[in-house]
Amino acid sequence: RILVTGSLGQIGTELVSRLRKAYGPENVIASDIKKPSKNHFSIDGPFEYGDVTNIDTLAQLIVKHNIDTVFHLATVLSALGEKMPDVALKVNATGIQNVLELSKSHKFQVIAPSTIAAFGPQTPKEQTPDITVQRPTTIYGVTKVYTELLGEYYQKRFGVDFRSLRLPGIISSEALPGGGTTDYAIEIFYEALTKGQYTYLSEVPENRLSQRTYNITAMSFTPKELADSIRKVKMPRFSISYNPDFRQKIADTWPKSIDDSIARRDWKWRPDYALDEMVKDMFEKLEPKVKKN
Ligand code: VAH
Repeated sequence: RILVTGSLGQIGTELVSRLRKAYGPENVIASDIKKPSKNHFSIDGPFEYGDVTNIDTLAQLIVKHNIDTVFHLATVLSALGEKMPDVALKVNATGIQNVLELSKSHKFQVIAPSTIAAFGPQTPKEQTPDITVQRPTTIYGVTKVYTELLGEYYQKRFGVDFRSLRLPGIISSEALPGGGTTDYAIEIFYEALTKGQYTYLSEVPENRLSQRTYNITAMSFTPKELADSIRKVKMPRFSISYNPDFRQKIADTWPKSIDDSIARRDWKWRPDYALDEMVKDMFEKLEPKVKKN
């Protein structure tokens, strides 16, 4: 049985449907602090209130549903975190702390995403390796370094099966963006339409993991390159204007390219999408939705 915290977010919305397809809808418990809408998951299944800052409600969910894997996705992202650092600190740091503490006694696997925001201005910018300088300057980044290190500590010290991927910006056609720096890369498709693979890291046998936190990367683009691809794939006349805000300064502190060779070697990570395929897929999924609304 799997518990997904923060299941109504950008990753959760798609991951829950994928997990339900793979393991059976009744075996995947989605949780969040908000109510789901009918568009959230493409496959119905159990949903529970779950506040990751409250260890007792979390413990109840784990015991009630006999959980053996937790995908801990509840988090406050980078841009929103800078607007309310106190809330980000509480949700992100207390959340992982509670999950790991419970995994010690209740024995379950913990998958918690990390991010390229766990790097900082002193990190090498090109082909950033897994092990490198990590001195982030956002509260989100600080709490994600904490997540990585605390997870690795619980793994070594208590044998908790903790695994983490450093994700770059996520682009999803299922959920609206939620307070990160790369929200624009999703918003651009809605604008274009209205105006003009999950890798199961959780299933890799433990003896193939040479480490617990892995860099991964698929594609890297600038807003201009994204607009060029929209023109090429779908809308030759699409126009774009640039109005960078405080999120650009945050993104400037992160690497430009990521070395994910260890993930490729250890558990055969390969991205399925490059820029044009992603753009094509986003239009295919979003066009019917936008037309319906
Ligand atoms: C954020 N999209 O900005 C995320 C991410 C690109 C880094 O973790 O919060």
